[in-house]
Amino acid sequence: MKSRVIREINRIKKLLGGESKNIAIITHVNPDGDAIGSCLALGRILSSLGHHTGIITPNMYPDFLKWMPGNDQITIYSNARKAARELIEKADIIFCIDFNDLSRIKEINDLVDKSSALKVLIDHHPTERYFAGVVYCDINTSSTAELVFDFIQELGFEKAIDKESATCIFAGIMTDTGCFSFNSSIPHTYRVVAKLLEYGIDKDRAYYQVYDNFSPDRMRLLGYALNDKMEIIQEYHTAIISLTREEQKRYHFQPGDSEGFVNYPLSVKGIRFSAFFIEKEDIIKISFRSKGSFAVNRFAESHFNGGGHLNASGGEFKGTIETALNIFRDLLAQYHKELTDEWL
Ligand SMILES: [Mn+2]
Repeated sequence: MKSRVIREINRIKKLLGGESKNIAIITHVNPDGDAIGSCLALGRILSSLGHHTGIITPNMYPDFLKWMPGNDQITIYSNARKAARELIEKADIIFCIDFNDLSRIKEINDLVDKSSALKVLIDHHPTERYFAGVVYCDINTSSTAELVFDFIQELGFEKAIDKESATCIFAGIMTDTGCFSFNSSIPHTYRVVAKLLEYGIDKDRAYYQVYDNFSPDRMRLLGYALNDKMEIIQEYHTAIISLTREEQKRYHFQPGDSEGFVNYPLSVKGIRFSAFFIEKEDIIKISFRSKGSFAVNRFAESHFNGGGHLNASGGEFKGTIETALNIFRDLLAQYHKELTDEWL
């Protein structure tokens, strides 16, 4: 598989197969299901091999990700700076999970950069260069969680996987593919899922925990967003939803409450590009989704200081939400051809 970049794998195999090491496992800011699932699985597997492992996230993540086995052992940097710093400072090995640019770990960046620990990158995002010594990356893989499984298998540690770590890997694959609706057309993903099922994971429970775990306020906010705020621009097969701070307050907004909102307009017939704008304290956060070949990572990079995958990306804007929306609407004409080409 050409898209897979593997470097220095024997070096890490030797280290992990040898005497006990101090290992820090770090993932990106605003961790998603893939980030948390990958870290928890890797942490548990490495601990069972006799290593001392600590997992660090730059900040808090939504409640619907807190059910995964081992969740209470995650150190959240923004809540526990000292503990997180100690884990990084004493680490012999630092795993960087589900990101490839140190700016994605915000304030932890410096600590990781300064550390002389061996850095191991496991990720599936596109990049021009890899900062770590050991690399296990593939941009065509569904998720980092799937790569964690392959990595462990390739190292020969498959016996260290148990039901709990398999559950975390499954949660990562499930969330990063929108329950196998995108980024999931390669047969290998399903071979991995088949093996995970053999560990006895409860697939249905994993689904309920993530997708049927919302507060009444969040459901009402979704109703409001779809009913009152969704804008359909037929001409460009595009839909927009936006939420101001005032609107979020009205529905007692909690972190993670707008997770997945950007996906709903893609269910409207003919819509192939969806954008979701949410006003944060000092910035407008934007999510993009598409169906087919329209590259939302390039769109986010070019106009909204962001990036991501072909069909799922994000960006941000400094200024008012109205300005962001106007800029977005004005940009669509430039993409008229790509947005209206026959494809279904
Ligand atoms: Mn991911």
